Amino acid sequence: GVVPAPLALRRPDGSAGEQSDDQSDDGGFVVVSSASPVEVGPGAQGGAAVLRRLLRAQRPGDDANADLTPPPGPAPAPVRLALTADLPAPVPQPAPPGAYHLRVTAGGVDLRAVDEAGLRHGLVTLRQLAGHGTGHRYGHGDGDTWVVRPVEVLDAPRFGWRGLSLDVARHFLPVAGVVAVLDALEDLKLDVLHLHLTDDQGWRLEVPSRPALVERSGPTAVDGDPGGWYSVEEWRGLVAQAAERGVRLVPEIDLPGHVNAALHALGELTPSGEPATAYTGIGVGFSRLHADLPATGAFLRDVLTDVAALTEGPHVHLGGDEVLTMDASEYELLVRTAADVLRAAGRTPVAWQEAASAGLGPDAVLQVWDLRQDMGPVRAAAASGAGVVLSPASRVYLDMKYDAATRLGLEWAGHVPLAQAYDWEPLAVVPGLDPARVLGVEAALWSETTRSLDDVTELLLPRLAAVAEVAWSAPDRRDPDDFLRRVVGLAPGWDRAGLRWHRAAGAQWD
Ligand code: TNX
Repeated sequence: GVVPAPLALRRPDGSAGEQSDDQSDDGGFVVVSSASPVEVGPGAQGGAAVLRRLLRAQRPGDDANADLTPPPGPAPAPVRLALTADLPAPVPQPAPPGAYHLRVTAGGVDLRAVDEAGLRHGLVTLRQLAGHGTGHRYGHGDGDTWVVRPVEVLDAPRFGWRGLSLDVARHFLPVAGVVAVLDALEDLKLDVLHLHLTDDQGWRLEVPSRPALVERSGPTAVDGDPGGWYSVEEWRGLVAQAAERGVRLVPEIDLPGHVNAALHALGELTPSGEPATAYTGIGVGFSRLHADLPATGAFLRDVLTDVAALTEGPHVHLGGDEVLTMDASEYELLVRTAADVLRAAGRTPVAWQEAASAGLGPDAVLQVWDLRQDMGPVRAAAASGAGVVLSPASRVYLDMKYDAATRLGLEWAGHVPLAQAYDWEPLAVVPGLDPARVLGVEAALWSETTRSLDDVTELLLPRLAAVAEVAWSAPDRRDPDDFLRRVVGLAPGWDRAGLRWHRAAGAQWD
């Protein structure tokens, strides 16, 4: 089955069935492999590159399917890729970015999409329909062959911002781990990776104007675990790897709280002029910038200008959360200053919901996480034009334990079982919010308890698939029981990619 659920999926016999383990043979199958001839229409070359990458990513199987013999039958079928503004219903009119129309027939694969993102989405769907190349019925071991029964899929995303916020500050995640996460995002049609790059415990991005930030605060992490950071060169590589997967990076420099790593690296940011001691605990709310120190303004200007220059997308996140030791006027001054620096550098500021009252401007984006806080300022900012991204902790904080038995994770927002990450409606999170201002949905994975890629993906998978469907699928296409049946079809792909995942209660894992 396909996750997230498409707008429409039809078999040639007119049925809407899409169980991945359907054993019926209703008219042959179509083989797509690197040997498939690919025809591209004007502007659609990017889709051919995506197809090549997705086929290559199917690593030779060392799983149970490895010794099955290749299926008899047709030679690799042609794949035709084209861009068009014109897609049939139930795709909304005009077709939104990322929309596509996929047809698999005896004559081959026809994929038409409004843009390159749509071509990518259609190809990811095709790969899922083939059971990630493991092919429940026809699979075989060379991995770069997809076998798909005839089908027609019409699809478009509900929201344009479908993201994951990943904390690499409490515990660092090296480049290879981030790339593995990017692969998982692409497979779920997610398009934003928000990286929480700085916090009390460490600073993870080289900033050319302040090399001391990574030199002194790169090596530290929670519990004295090994730290690390991305050099400018590694960061540029990450931006490129993300772009290849259709994912936009949103870097976060958390201000004016959560800054102990900066205070440890740069003594001029503290009132005494002495560097703060490194912090390896998991408390929050104790560190802060000081608006009255001359070094503070220069720090904001230089660091955020450098980070803006390292960002290809429009958005840079300035944090703004959990500042517990500062009066409102100093907080608002610092947050507004940060937003102005970003704007002067040509970027749009994003901030956690606490910054809603600071007057960040009508172009800003606010990220809602804590439903215990007063939503009045968020509603007001949205009414003046700000966008809103929804990350309600009790649904999408995937650092919360699944249940009491989960080995990793925190519990302050309760447990988040798989069904709970799925069964919620974004437009109902902030009552009275203008739906037109809701940009999308972002899951979050804070890394206080996660020390490796395995730890990270054990908490993310399968819940990230639930959040992806909340962000992508139309409300009338969402059904919790159906999701729990379909989500198990993703596990072979995670296994094949070597990603650890959790056998979450509620679904019948093989
Ligand atoms: C709250 S969410 C935080 C983070 C913690 C997280 C742990 C937010 C804006 N701040 O500093 O890591 O809870 O779940």
